[in-house]
Amino acid sequence: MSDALIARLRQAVIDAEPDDALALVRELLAADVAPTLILDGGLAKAMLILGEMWKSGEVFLPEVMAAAAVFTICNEEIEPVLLASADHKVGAKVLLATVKGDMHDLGKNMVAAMLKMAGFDVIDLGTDVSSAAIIEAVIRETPAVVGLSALLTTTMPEQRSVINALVAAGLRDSVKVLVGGAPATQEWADAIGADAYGQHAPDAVRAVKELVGVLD
Ligand code: B12
Repeated sequence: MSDALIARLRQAVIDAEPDDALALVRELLAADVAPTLILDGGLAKAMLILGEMWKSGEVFLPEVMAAAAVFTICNEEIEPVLLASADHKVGAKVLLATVKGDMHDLGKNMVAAMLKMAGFDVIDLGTDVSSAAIIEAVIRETPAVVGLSALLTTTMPEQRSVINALVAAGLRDSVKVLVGGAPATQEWADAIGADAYGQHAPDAVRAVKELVGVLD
């Protein structure tokens, strides 16, 4: 039953039908379907399919924007349920940002929600964040890890710029850097001197746990 509901949820996101999508999310949550499954198999997969449709010219920017808004509404509905099952506090702070020039935040928000669920304190600086703003936040918040999201090949180099700025500010040894976003890879992370790479939100959680030494 839940597979059929998740397939309908994907379609409602692709069609940018907020009422239908929200009703399906509520139905799935009421049926005790794992929030992470709704996020991954429903919302994230819908955006992946839509990305392919966009690439092939089947949909255009306004449709993608409308679907992204539905994603956000659904994510906001799921997050409290996800947090209700949160692990005990780990006591480590993670600073998250989508790098300068990049407005994509759906994936970063998923990473944020899953890190919170895993017991981390998350400070989300939002999108289009300059390396100067990240450095200021690192000084102010002293996080254990900085997570950088980039969805565009043109903004990926900003992940390197942030690392260079951390080095220049003498902060590189005080914070671990995790990079992610669809175009990022382990090779990219190694090339720019990041400490870790995460392909999906659960990988991000695993990587942060490893970086702060609380991997179970
Ligand atoms: C939704 C979307 C948009 C929305 C964004 C809405 C929003 N609030 O985020 C809108 C419509 C605004 C948009 C705009 C643009 N977009 Co866009 N977008 C997408 C789309 C379809 C889906 C992205 C998404 O949200 N996926 C769902 C989430 C859940 O997945 P995710 O982001 O990949 O995140 C997961 C992982 O990557 C990872 N992750 C993410 N962040 C982090 C961070 C860390 C630290 C870690 C460890 C892991 C991690 O975990 C997440 C969960 O598993 C993609 C297609 C695609 N296949 O990615 C194109 C795509 C990324 N966009 C693209 C383009 C070109 C653009 C525009 C330039 C279009 C334009 N002409 O204006 C603009 C750029 C705006 C800007 N300056 O940023 C291209 C990029 C091509 C490239 N090679 O660079 C893509 C690939 C589409 C395509 N096939 O051409 N976009």
